[in-house]
Amino acid sequence: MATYLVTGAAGFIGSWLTQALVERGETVRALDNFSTGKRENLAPWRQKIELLEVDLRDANATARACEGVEIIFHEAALPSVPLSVKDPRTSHTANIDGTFNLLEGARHAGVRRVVYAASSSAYGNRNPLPQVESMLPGPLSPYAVQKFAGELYLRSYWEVYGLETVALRYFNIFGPRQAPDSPYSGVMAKFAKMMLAGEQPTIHGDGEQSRDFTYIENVVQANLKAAAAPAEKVAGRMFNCACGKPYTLNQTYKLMAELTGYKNPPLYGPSREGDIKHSYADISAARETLGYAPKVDFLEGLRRTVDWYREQHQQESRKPVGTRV
Ligand code: UD2
Repeated sequence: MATYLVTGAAGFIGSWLTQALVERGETVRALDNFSTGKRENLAPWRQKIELLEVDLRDANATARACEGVEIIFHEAALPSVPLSVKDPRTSHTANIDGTFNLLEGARHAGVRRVVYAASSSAYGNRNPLPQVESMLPGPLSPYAVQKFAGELYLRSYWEVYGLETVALRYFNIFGPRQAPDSPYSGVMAKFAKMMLAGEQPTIHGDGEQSRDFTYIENVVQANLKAAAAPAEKVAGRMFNCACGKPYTLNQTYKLMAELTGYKNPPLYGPSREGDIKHSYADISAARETLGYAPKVDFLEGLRRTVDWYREQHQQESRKPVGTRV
């Protein structure tokens, strides 16, 4: 049986991938440094996985974590455009050094394939829309540069060392388990939690920026397909991973307010530095080459997401005052 290594396994996307692999009966090594990942995200599968507390900035520990592994899903990263604008060095070391150490570890351990969480931010404000893989990249923020650098490194490791690599450019992934609590949280998690708590969210800019928000289950599917696809079709390549339909933030806000029962309009604040105006993917390459087909559309994903945060909110409200987070 293949041995999979999932980096960032206690995070949002990593924990979903770990779950999917465990449910398929695969042997999984889960790695996280728990800087943003949460042990509770892995709790239901804890007895079925090997869990390593490793920081990818530690090259030796990372190399050891790669031993005996056939396929790696590399989800570990410090995400967030604004975090990278505020503190580029920390996100640089986590995202670039971490990815480099992992590739080195993978190469020396004879890992067959690395599937990498790339980011739609690599396109920047490139037009025309939808954004297609053949477009010139135009990363704006340090985070976008870091994620794009990872893609280049992957491609080089395929070309030079024959390590099979596949990069999936994620377009604003959302769903249950996405952390809502930090100032750097993704907008969907943040807004869902705030609206359910009766707090007024802020939209940065005029709210007419758009995103190709993609529900997590589609991302899991894309990863499993990227891991299984024949090397001659996918190695060294990058694919958009999205739903293929953009929504503005104003539209998203309205839909989420309806689902949560939140009545107030948003506050509008200044635009964020490094923010992209429109992000919208052409997903035909993933469809044709990987056989990827998004199964959960935006609206269904939004419903499932709000249901999950509502459940979390209710559980939290039932806790005695003083023990709530
Ligand atoms: C980028 C990438 C995404 C992923 C992510 C990781 C793009 C288009 N997308 O997401 O694929 O790599 O980084 O972090 O680059 N916003 C508000 N109010 C808030 C929070 C956010 O208005 O309280 C806005 C924000 O200004 C942006 C949109 O919501 O226009 C989405 O923000 P986000 O932080 O959820 O994700 P984004 O687009 O930076």
